[in-house]
Amino acid sequence: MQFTRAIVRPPAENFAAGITSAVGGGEPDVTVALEQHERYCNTLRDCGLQLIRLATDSRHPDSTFIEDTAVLTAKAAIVTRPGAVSRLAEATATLESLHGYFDIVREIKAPGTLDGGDVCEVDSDFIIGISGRTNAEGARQLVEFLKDLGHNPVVIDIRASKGLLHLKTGLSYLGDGVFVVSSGAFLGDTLKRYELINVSSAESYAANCIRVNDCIVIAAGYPQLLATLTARGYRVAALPMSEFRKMDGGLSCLSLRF
Ligand code: CIR
Repeated sequence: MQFTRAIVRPPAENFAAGITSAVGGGEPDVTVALEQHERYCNTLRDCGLQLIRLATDSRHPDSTFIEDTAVLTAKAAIVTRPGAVSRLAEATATLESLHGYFDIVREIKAPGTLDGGDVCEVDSDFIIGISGRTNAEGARQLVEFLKDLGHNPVVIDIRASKGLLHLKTGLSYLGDGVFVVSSGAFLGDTLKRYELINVSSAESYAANCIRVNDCIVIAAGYPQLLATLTARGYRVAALPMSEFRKMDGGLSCLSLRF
């Protein structure tokens, strides 16, 4: 899918107060996080995107992970209902920013919960993960919306995949029938029709990467995946993500691309 725009929200000064499993190693440095975010924004621009840059929001320290607040398709925006209570109101803020860009806007309603990180678009179809954040009702509502829009959604339960906060923590779709998948993602037969690039357990964080038009953006510091993608002829940009990793966030979480 060709993207022309992305919505981003830089980290607020209290970014370190967000939710973390603390496996990424210590408290993030907000100044470094802002530099890394700026570099991320510049890379999206280099890939041809116009950025819609929202104001920082210190009421919601996780609000830089804006992907979790909406699912954007070619025709519609579905505003989510994030599964972490501290993040619920982030979706309302995203809803306001979407006006004027989408004719069709839908919202996940209680008792459904859904994080955008659990939704992977695969050409015009979707994989939805039931996780610690996305419940069965949230997935059901999204399936209905997507079917109405002519898509073909599939739901899988990833709760047995320890270490996967979200579906896209462990997999990314690169287009052309190719996925990047972490060894910790237990997906059964879901991806059997596709070609898989498996990342080693040492590089599992790198499984969250994004294709932005003709470029694959990956986290810096994962030489095996970088070498594999480069050898396959992809244009790759590798970005430092250390401070977002400390808060369990990856590359996909930092923008809503459409
Ligand atoms: C959270 O726990 O909600 C944030 N600290 C990280 C969210 C990362 N989002 C994503 O993977 N889509």
